[in-house]
Amino acid sequence: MNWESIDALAKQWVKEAGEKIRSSFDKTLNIQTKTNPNDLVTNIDKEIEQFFISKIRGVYPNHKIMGEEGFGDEFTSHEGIVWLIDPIDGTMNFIHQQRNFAISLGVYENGIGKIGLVYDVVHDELYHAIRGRGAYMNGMPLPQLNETTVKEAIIALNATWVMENKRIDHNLMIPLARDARGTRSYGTAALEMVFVATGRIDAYISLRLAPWDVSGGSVIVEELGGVVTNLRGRKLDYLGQDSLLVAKPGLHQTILRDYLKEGKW
Ligand code: 2AM
Ligand code: CA
Ligand code: CA
Ligand code: CA
Repeated sequence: MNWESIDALAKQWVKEAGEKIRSSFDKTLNIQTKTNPNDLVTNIDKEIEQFFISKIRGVYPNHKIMGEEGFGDEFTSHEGIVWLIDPIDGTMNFIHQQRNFAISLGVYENGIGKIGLVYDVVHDELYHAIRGRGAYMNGMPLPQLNETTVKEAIIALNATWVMENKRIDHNLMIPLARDARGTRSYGTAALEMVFVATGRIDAYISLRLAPWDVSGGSVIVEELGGVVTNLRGRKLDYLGQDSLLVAKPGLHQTILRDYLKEGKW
């Protein structure tokens, strides 16, 4: 498989999509709700997903496509080459703030991430990696990640996970939030993952994400020595929803072992 040529096309399409999103800022958005009143989607999310799908189908009719807004294929396995697309990651931010959102794209072969692209549209920052060939921001190589301690770490997580919730014993999360140097919440999983890749933050935790949220960021952060698992320390399968812990190498192990009580729930 010629990953370089797929990567070159993907980059071109992501930039084009970014331009479309930027030029939507002065138009009226059509906003709809999905599973609940805070689960939002706009006409732009849908248009951008359809843009990618028509580009991919035009060049790679045999590749499969998994997209958040449902214009792609149905999935029971990750056999073959699969594109995972989140046309706008951080839709709520896109609507309310016109910043803090990204396009996320992953290309996987038999479940293994080969290409990851995350485009911070507003800052024109394109993060990208091809497995085994380094990770880059706007073409500049990113350095490997150093180890750090919880005490010196900035950890991104949503406040709801530290409150009583259905997905995790919040008593595990409170000491982590307390011991960390600081916590942050950006509301865009794809950008939070690349913030780990660039060292702007040290770890990111979520209790519920979908494959398209994490597929691009995983390739980028793993390429730099970062570790990506769910909160039980297991590999993600990129088929259904899962929790996520992405962190610098030593920090990942410390959080799993000392805070999340790996293996005990
Ligand atoms: P989205 O904007 O593409 O929907 C917000 O904290 C992060 O979680 C964003 O990356 C957001 O992606 C994602 N997210 C929002 N609602 C979600 C849901 N119902 N299931 C999984 N991920 C979700
Ligand atoms: Ca969404
Ligand atoms: Ca998303
Ligand atoms: Ca989205």
